[in-house]
Amino acid sequence: MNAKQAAGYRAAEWVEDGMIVGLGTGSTAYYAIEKIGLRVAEGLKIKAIATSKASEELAAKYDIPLIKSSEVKRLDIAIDGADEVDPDMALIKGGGGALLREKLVAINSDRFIVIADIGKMVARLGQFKLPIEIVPFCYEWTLEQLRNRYDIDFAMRMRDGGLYVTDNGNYIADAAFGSIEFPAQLSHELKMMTGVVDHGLFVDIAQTVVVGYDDGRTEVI
Ligand code: ABF
Repeated sequence: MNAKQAAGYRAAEWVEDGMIVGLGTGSTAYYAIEKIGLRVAEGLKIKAIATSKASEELAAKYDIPLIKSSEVKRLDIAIDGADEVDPDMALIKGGGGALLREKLVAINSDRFIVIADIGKMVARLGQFKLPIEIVPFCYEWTLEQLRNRYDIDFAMRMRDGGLYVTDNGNYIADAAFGSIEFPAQLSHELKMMTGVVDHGLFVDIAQTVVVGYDDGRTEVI
């Protein structure tokens, strides 16, 4: 069992009969969905909301019943990966392009569990470029706002050269801020910028982190 599978399978154990479950996106979340699917096949009764079209397809493959947000007010638990996790459980997410749906699911869950291989654990966020979801309309002006505000001219790129479109029809700019000393402050500032839909900083959202190791061990933080 590899580190991602170990973390995903461990987190899936917290899913109980009757729960409404948020299904994450990415190669680590893949294993959580797989394990949940195997448990559904053994009789686990849950309903789920997926954070991307890719995870919707994976859930359908395992016959995990999917519902719409109009059918429930909150989720009991959400399980998702991350690109970086710092000691305060602040995260960078969005490498998979699903940050907006992931954040909506995470903040509307009673328990948000992050699953990550040990390589994702960092002393401070920022080595991984921060994904920023921006609206296509006048996106060049939004990029200019960001460049002028943060002096990141040469360290910000439109994903896939501007060809990448999220499940929500928006673009993603990946910005290298370098070491992020105050994630909460940067998170707020970015959200205030017109044209920015959201970004990959998840601050004060995660309650539990399951760290997976290559020998199959897991550590719950
Ligand atoms: C997703 O999982 C994204 O937010 C994040 O980028 C990704 C982590 O990638 P992986 O689990 O494939 O390493 O939730």
